[in-house]
Amino acid sequence: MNTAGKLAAFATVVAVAFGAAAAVGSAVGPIDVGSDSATHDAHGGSDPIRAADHPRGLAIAEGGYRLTLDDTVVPRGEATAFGFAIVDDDGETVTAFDELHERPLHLIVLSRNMVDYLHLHPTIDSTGHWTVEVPALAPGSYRVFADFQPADGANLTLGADITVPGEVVDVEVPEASHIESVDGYTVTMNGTPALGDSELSFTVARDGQVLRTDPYLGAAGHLVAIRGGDLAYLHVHPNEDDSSPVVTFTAEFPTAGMYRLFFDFSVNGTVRTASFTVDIADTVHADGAMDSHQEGH
Ligand SMILES: [Cu+2]
Repeated sequence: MNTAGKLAAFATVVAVAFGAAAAVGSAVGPIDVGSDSATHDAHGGSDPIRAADHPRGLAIAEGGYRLTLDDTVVPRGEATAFGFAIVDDDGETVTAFDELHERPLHLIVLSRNMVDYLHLHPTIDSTGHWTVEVPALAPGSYRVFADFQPADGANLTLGADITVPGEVVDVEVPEASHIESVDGYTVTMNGTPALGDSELSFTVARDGQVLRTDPYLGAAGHLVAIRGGDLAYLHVHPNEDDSSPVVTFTAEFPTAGMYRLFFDFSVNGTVRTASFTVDIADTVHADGAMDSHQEGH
């Protein structure tokens, strides 16, 4: 386990919030952690929406801000200019954002089957309208996550669904694994994901040689964790500086079940994503015994 002192300030907030939620969740089963006022009190904030009080990406509006999409249907089989805006409670389009991991807004597009993942950085015009080119998508339903921080506001992740018309081909989520390959790179996830606070590290290798990745978004890699079933979004962050060839994150898994982890890394200026399926066991008792099924590793 890692100590709070090793974490960045943001990660500490995440740890506190999800740590509290996970402790309650494991005691009484699934709950609506979003309405659990104790998690707000846990870090002393009076702001109704703090950075990571609850799983994010489940609502199109919260904390006084709303995600508005130009279109909720995206044509199949061709790259498309995708447009949207963030609107506040007064109906005003937000034009000023604070940078978060070197960008004013991160847009994640994830297929409902949790297989196809895009991490994009849209550009904003003077009116507050954002656009980004989305590559050709296969038919199906997708969740769009906008991760941003209005100037002097709290970090929010709003979610909305879009559809790409056409016949949907069933794609199975890959089996849980600690090793994945992408474009000839072998990415290994070390550590055992478990309820609550889990330290996970990643190494990238090519031809058996572990590589030092390029700095990307202010770190040596970027990790997004999404929960199966509702696509709740857990934005996790590296623990260490960008000089290490081993990228270590603290991920907080608020509940048991399946998650997908998307590890973005950059080598020679090209960003790639390694995707992992993770199964979190139901309960860990005080004596350390597992209550139910657990992956055999
Ligand atoms: Cu980003």
